[in-house]
Amino acid sequence: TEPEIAPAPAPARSPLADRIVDTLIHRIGKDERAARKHDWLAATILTLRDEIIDKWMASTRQAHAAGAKRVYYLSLEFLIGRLLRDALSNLGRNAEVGDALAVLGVDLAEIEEIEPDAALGNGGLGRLAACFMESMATLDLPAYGYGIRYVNGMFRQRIDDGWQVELPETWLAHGNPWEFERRESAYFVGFGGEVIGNEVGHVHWKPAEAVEALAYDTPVVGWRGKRVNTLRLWSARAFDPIRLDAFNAGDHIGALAGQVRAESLVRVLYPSDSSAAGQELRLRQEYFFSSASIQDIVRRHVQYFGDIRTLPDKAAIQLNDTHPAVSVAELMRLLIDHHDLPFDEAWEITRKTFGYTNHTLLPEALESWPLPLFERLLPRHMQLIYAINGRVLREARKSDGMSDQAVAAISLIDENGERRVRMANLAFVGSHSVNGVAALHTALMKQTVFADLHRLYPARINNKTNGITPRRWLMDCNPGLTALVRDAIGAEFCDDTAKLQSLDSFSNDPSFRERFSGVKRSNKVGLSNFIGESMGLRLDPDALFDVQIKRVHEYKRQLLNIIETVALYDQIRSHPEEDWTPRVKIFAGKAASSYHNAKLIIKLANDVAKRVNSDPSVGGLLKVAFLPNYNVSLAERIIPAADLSEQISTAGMEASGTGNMKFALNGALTIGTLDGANIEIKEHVGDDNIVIFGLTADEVAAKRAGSYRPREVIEGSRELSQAVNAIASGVFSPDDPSRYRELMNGLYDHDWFMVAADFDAYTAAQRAVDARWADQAGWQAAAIRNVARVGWFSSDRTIGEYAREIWGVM
Ligand code: 26M
Repeated sequence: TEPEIAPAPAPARSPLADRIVDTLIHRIGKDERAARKHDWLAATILTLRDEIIDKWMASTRQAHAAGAKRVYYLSLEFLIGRLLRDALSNLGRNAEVGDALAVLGVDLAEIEEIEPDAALGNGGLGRLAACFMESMATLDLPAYGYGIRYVNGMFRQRIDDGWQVELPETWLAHGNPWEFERRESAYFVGFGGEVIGNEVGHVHWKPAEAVEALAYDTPVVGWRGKRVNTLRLWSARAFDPIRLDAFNAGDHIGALAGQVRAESLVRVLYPSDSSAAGQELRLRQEYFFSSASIQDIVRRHVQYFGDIRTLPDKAAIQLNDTHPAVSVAELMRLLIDHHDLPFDEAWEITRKTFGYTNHTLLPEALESWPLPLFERLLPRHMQLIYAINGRVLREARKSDGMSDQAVAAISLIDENGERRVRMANLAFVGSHSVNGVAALHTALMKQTVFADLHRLYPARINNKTNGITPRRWLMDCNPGLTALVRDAIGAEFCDDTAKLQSLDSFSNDPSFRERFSGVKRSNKVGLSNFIGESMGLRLDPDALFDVQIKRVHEYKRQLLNIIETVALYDQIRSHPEEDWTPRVKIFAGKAASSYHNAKLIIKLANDVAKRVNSDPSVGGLLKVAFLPNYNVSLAERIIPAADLSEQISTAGMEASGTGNMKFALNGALTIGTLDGANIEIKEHVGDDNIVIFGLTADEVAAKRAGSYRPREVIEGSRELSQAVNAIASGVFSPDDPSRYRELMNGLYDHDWFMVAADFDAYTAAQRAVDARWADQAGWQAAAIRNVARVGWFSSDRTIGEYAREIWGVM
C-alpha cells in the first residue's frame, strides 16, 4: 500500500491576506465562505484603495505646499477600461497580492477578468484621455481629469445573425469600488431663462432650470506609484429630488420629474465618434460638465491663491476636442459676472488658460449648434460669444489681405443657411495653443479647416503627436514579451521606453528571434483558445494573424480589407496548387447605432466569415473572425497576438491613430497608408520594417478635385471587379442577394474613400507580406525592430511635450 501523504500545511496568511479578509467582512459584509468572485474583487480593490489613498493625499498636499500650477484635462470621454491590473502593476504589488489571494483560494487573474471594463468613451479620443491621465501621474504632474460619470457608457455589441445589436452596458451594476462620492463638491448648473441687466450695468443670468453637479473621484496611479492624481467625473441630481407639494397633491410622477431630468444628463454616452449629434441633450451634457468643471477650477484657485487674476499662472486647461469648448464662454461669464473683471482682462486670462486639441478634420464631426437652440439654452453665453466674435472679427478686418470670405470663415457664427455657433472656432480663438495629434494632421489643419484662423494667428497651431501608455499596452497586456525584453536588455525600458532601442541588435540574434517568436506564438495560442471557446471557431496559431480592430467607419476602410479577403478567397480556390500563406483575418469594432453603411460592413464581414470558414476548398488557408464587443479589454487580448496590423485609412482622414502604435510596440508589422501617425511610425521603424501602400493625402485631394472615375478603375482590375461583383450579386448573402448592391454601387459611383483607387496597391502589398512571412527569420527581425524603435510613441513623451510647450509645467 502507498504511504499516506499528509496534506501540505496551508501557507501562513500574510498581513495583506488578513487585510483583504477584514475588508471582505467589514466593508462588503460577507464572510469567506459566502464570498463570491465579485465580493473578492471588491475586497481586493478596496484594500488596495486604502493604500492608494495615502499616496493620493500626499500628492495633493505636495502640490498645495509647492503652490504648483495644475493641469486640467477636460474630456467628455475617458475610455479607461479595467483598473485593477494597471493599479497593481504600477504599485509593483502584482505578485504580493496574487500570493495573498492564492492563500485565500482566490485566483487573481480570475477576479481581474470579471472587473467591468469602464467604457466612458467611443474610441481613440477617449482612450487617449485615459493614457494621458496615467502619463501625467507618471511624470509627477499635478493634474485633474474632468468628465461625466455616465450611467451607461459605450453600448455592448452583440452580433445576431451577423448584424450588430446594441445593448446597454451596466458597468455600475455591482457598484464601483474605485470611486469616492464627494458630497461636499457640488455645483449649481443652470439652463435657459433670461439675462437681466445690460452690457453697461451689472449683468445677471437668471436660469429657468438648474441641476446640481455632484463629483465622483477615481484615483489615477502613475508608474511606480510615484503620484496619484484625480479623475473627477460629474453626476447630476435635482435640487429638490422630490417636490413634496406636488407629491402630496397626488402628482407622484410629476414630483419626481426634476430628478428624472437631471439624471437624463448623465444617462448615456453619445455612441458616435464621427458625426456631431446636434441634439439638445448633447449640448446640455457639454455645458453641464463644462460649467461644473470650470466652477471647481475657479473655486480651487481662489481658495489656494486668493486672486482670480493669477489663474493662467496656476492653471492650464486643455480642451479634448470641441466637446468642452463652451468652457471658454463659461470662464468668461464667471470672470465678468461673478468676479467683476472687465471684458478685456477676462479675455486675456481666458486665452492664456486654455489650450485646444483637435482630433478630426471630418466636416461632419465638426460641432456647431443652431443659434436659436444655443441662445435658448445659454442666453448669457450667447451674448458673450457675440462679444468675443466682435473682437475677433475687428482684428481680422484690420489684418492685411483678409477677404470677406476669410473673415466669414473666421467668424464664430456660420452664416451659411441656418445660423450656427461654430465650436471649433470658439475653442481656437479662446486658446493660446491649438494642436493637432500627428504631423500630417497638424499640417492639414493649417491648410484646410483652420486656414484663415491660422493666417490671423500664425503662432497658435502646433503639433503633439499622440502616444500610448507602455504600462497598459506592453507591460500589463504582454507579460511574456516584457519578461523577454527585460532578460535581453535589462529593466530600464520600464522607466523610459526610449531605452527599447538597445533591443535593436537582438534582431540579428537567431536564438533571441526564436524566443521572440515563441512569445508571439503563445499569445496567439491564448487568443485562439479564447476565440475557440467564445465563438466556436478553431484557428491555427501558426497562421499569419492579420488584425483590423477599431471603430467601424468608411474612412478606416474595413471594406477595403474585406474586399481583399474576398479576392484572396477567390484566388486560393482558383489556384489551390499555389503556396498560399495561411492567414487568419481578425476584425472587431463597433458602428455608431445610426451609421447605416458601417453596420452593413459589419454584416458583410460576418457573411464573408460564414462562407469562407465553412468552405472546405480553402482548407485551413484562410479563416475570418469578427469578434463581438470590441473594447479596451479585448484589445489587450488581441494586440499581443497580432502579426500584422491593418492601418489602411484613406490618406488624410485618420488624424493620428493610436492602435497603430500599440501593435508595433507588441511586435506586429504594419500594413498601412501614409496617413496620421503611420508616417511617423515609418520614420521611426524604417522603410524596411513596415509595409506602406496607396495614395498620399495630396494624391487623394487631387483625385477628388479632378476627374476620378472609380467605375473605370474597377472595370480595369480583374480581381477587384470579380470581388465587387461577387459581393454585389449576393454570393455572400444568398438569403438576401441585394443586401450589398447599394454599398457596392457606392464604390462604382463616388468611392469617396478611394477603395477602388487603392485596391491594386493594397493587394500587391498583401502579397509582399506573404513573401516576407515565408522568410520567418526576416519577419521576426523586422518585428523585433518595431518593438525596439517605437518607444518614442509613449504617451510619457507626448505629455512631456504638452507640459513644456503648452502648459508651462515642466
Ligand atoms: C461629437 C458630437 C456628438 C457626439 C459625438 C461626438 C464625437 C465624439 C468622439 C466626435 C468625435 C469623437 O472622437 C473623434 C476621435 O476619436 N478622433 C480620433 O482621435 C484619436 C486621438 O487623437 C486619433 O488617434 C484618431 O485618428 C481620431 O479619429
